Amino acid sequence: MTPPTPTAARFELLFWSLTAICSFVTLVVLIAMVGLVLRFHHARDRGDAEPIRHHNRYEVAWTVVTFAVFAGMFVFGALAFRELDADTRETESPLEVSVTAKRWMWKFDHADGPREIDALHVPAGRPIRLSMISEDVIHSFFVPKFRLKHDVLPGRASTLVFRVDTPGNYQLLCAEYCGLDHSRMRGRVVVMTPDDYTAWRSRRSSQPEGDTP
Ligand SMILES: [Cu+2]
Repeated sequence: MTPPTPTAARFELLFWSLTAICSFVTLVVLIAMVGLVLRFHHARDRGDAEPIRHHNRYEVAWTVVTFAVFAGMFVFGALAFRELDADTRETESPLEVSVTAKRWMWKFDHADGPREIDALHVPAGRPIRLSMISEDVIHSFFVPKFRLKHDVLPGRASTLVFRVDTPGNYQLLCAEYCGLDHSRMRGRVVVMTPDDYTAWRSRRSSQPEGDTP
């Protein structure tokens, strides 16, 4: 399945690249280890291997290669992180939603629009800016499919900007242990086509407190 947000796509690429690099290195080390054990096994009676005390070419090679791999991973991660940060500064007419977390529910307040509980309806393809605050303890706004997680603090607003390109129903969880019903502090983010969203909004403003799907 293609990732529903640009952030998720970047995260996925980074995650799988790191996994591939680590798997490759693990494989090389394991194969070398097994190969050397077999080759220099005592029972084969080939005598001891000549100990290598110093070898400039080997030392330069493993230093340069290791450094290049780690520097590459760092640059890759730093670029992805910078883009993530750029997302939160994106200002191209974002849709503003105030989020209030409290034990154990999510309240959403659309600017000049409807309010909802444990469900957030948003249009696809448009940046959404959440201003989040908690009424009691620390919670965390977590939508696994978006690869997005952000702490929601009491007494200090935090901002999260994201854009979802694929309409659908996405699970929302609280990712910071917040008490007895933490595991039930769940909701959903409903991403609709812009037309459906407009229709939903006008339907909601005619019956403000009802819960429409
Ligand atoms: Cu919570």
